[in-house]
Amino acid sequence: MIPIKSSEITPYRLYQDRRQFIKSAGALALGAAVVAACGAPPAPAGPAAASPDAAGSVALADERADPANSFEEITNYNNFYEFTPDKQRVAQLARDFVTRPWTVEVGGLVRNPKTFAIEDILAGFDQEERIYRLRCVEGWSMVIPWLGFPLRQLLAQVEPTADAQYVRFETVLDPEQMPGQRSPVYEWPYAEGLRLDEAMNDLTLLATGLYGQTLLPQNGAPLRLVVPWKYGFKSIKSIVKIDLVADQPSSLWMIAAPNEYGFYANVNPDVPHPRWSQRSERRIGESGRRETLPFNGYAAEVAALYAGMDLRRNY
Ligand SMILES: Nc1nc2c(c(=O)[nH]1)N[C@H]1C(S)=C(S)[C@@H](COP(=O)(O)O)O[C@H]1N2
Ligand SMILES: [Mo]
Repeated sequence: MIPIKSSEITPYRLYQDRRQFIKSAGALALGAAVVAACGAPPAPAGPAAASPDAAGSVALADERADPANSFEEITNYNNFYEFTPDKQRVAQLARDFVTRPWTVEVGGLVRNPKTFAIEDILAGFDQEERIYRLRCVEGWSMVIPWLGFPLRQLLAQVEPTADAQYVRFETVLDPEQMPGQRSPVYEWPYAEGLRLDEAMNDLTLLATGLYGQTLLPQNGAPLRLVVPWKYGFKSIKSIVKIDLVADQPSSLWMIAAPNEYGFYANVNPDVPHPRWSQRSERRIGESGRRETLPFNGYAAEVAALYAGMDLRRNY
């Protein structure tokens, strides 16, 4: 674990300047040294070296010109119920979470089931930077520069069969390391699901890092899903199992409170949570509130997935 002093936070602009410098210097090793000098861990050679240009290109289509949250904000205000429901204590409780060895078993309705060691995932898929907004169903949001690769690249390797309609994800079950999993309140392990076409959308990412560095435990190390047009709870952390299935899977939150959390969970300002409005959100680090956008601002990319569907019923 790397203690980050508040004097050492990385605003996104500084990070960007640094990336620019790294690019022009043409030396990733030097880049890692520069990052390390700022109090953050050096990026591992694997993912960073895989795709230096992608890491430097910040003008991505999904960046809506909002500045990114700082590294400190993103790594100290987390939802990860396996550790604690207290967002400001997750980082500390997850500090020593061991993520090696780690495997991800991908199977179900596929022609080519495969168990990936995390090292193979890091080396086998080009890691690119994606700056996405994350909107929690609780009404707060952040902008996060993820490092990762589209889920569809991994799914292509296992070759889903024609019967596969949905993808089910599972977090590691490890109550020894995750004190929250000793609580009987929720049905562990955490599970989530996507429709296959949602999973295949280019925006749907498997993240291995953020701010150019390997993911810290609190953000879902070593591998987590990021689905930017859905409420944050769909973006399941610390994945060990991915199954292609025929029927719509259930999720931890659907089981815990079916009247509050549905399968789709698309960000939708028109559909209030039973206990609060979803019209606006508080961006972490800001004092006022921002308007919440349909599909979290990604409607152009994903609205067609839901053509003809009643999004009030399919919440
Ligand atoms: N396994 C697991 N994944 C999870 C959660 C969780 O409690 N356990 N919380 C979700 C919620 S509610 C949100 S808002 C995001 C938060 O991601 P972050 O802490 O990296 O910002 O993770 C999601 N993924
Ligand atoms: Mo959330």
